Amino acid sequence: MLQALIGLIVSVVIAVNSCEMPRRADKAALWADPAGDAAAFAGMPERPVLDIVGIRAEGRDGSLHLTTRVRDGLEGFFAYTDRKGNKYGDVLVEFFIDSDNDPATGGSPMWRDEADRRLEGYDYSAYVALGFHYFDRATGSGRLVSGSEVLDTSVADVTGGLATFSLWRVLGEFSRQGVLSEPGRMDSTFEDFTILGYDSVEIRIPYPLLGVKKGDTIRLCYKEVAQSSASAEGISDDRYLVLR
Ligand SMILES: [Ca+2]
Ligand SMILES: [Ca+2]
Repeated sequence: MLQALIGLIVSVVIAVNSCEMPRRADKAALWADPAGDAAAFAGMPERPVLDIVGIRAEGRDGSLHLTTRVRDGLEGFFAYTDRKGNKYGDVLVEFFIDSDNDPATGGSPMWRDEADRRLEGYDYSAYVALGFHYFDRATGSGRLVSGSEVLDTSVADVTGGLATFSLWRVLGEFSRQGVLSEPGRMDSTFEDFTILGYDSVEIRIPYPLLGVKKGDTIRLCYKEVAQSSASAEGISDDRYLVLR
């Protein structure tokens, strides 16, 4: 009887939670992403895919913190080398940020379905990418690659995995401007803004780069890139976040 009562109470709590107003702004935004929805690479069924299972967004201490968690950890991704000796970087996730919470400013993702007017008004997008530190034998120098790049291990010695991100200002449909473009190519300072965990990547975007401040409300969504890079597949629902 007691167990049945507890079960009933749990059911009621779950029901109440699932009825939350979707437009409510929270201090932290959480998305549970389905496992198993990331597509294998064409012709490379053994190559690990980056299957997102959770996203957390929080504005605190002067920065927007975006944490992406993947299924099965990142170890297999970084360890994978194909038969030709190539290693592969990849884009993990793209975030869309409506920094002024105004659908009339900014733009939309390029692959927006004409029928989906929801994807309007984003002012920034941020790509989170994974790659490698390596030692280039030809030049005798340390370098790094990230994103959709191939590293030939016959000419380079991999020294570690890394995460980077780039930030873009959305000016309108098909138009954008780099705010922090390709940080992986510049120097190692991006590492102050990324935390690479066992199964997660956290990036930190300082408020001034987004033109926001403490107390502002922003709107966010993300795209799980492993689903498809050229369509609206994998784009999440919107959440509203109060910056602290
Ligand atoms: Ca997923
Ligand atoms: Ca906007």
